[in-house]
Amino acid sequence: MTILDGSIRLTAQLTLPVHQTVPCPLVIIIHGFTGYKEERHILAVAEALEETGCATLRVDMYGHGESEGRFHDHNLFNWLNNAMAVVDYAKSLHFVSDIYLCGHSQGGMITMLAGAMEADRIAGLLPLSPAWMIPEDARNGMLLGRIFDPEHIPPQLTIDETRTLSGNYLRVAQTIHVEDAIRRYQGPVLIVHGEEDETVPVAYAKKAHELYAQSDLVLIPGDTHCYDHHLDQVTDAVRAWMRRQLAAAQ
Ligand code: FER
Repeated sequence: MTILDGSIRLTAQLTLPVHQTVPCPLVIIIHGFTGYKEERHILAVAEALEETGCATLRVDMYGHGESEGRFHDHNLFNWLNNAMAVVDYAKSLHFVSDIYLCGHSQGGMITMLAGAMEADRIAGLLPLSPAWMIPEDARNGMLLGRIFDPEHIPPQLTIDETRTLSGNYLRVAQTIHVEDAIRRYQGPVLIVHGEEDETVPVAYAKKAHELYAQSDLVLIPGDTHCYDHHLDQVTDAVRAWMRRQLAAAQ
């Protein structure tokens, strides 16, 4: 299925809950940097949510998966705009009651930022291992373990054998202040983070938990950024939290 964000076509997968009831809540799920909507942890989280009676909408973001745009040109602004277009689309679905936002890593940070922008339209947030240190790191001249001069941004960065990233990614990231977004969102939040994450320090999950008005924090001992060892604990946490939200909304 295609969702239009301006002239950019985003590819998304809508899945109805296991036991269909109408109306039902819908959870938008956003992958991370270089990720896509069929990653193992994205599919597992979607399935867990479908078991609780939610529909899910897994989206390929700008320059990722089957969506339009070049990876080189993606940044937190075009991803944020994508997220808002997807919320508009979810709003237009007549069978949907409440809308939740869930995202992994860079998608988790987008969940936090879009949650603030859409505070009146989003019933809850599920940032999973949110990479919300990216803006602070970008201001300090760090990205993906590489060092650059934050006042003289390079035209592009090499990410791997096949990918480069425009310096504009850093220019955008440097202007973003995630703490402000955290303060703007008063609804319920579930943060999940692996304690042995080497990509995003677990301290950021603890800090976000302190700053949110109303959050639950689930730490997964021994687990990594993409939950290589205990994905079942992630899905258990997501399922239990969503069941509590839906019971409280009754
Ligand atoms: C970074 C650290 C983490 C970064 C991106 C990430 C672009 C995101 C990882 C992910 O989404 O899985 O410095 O720079």
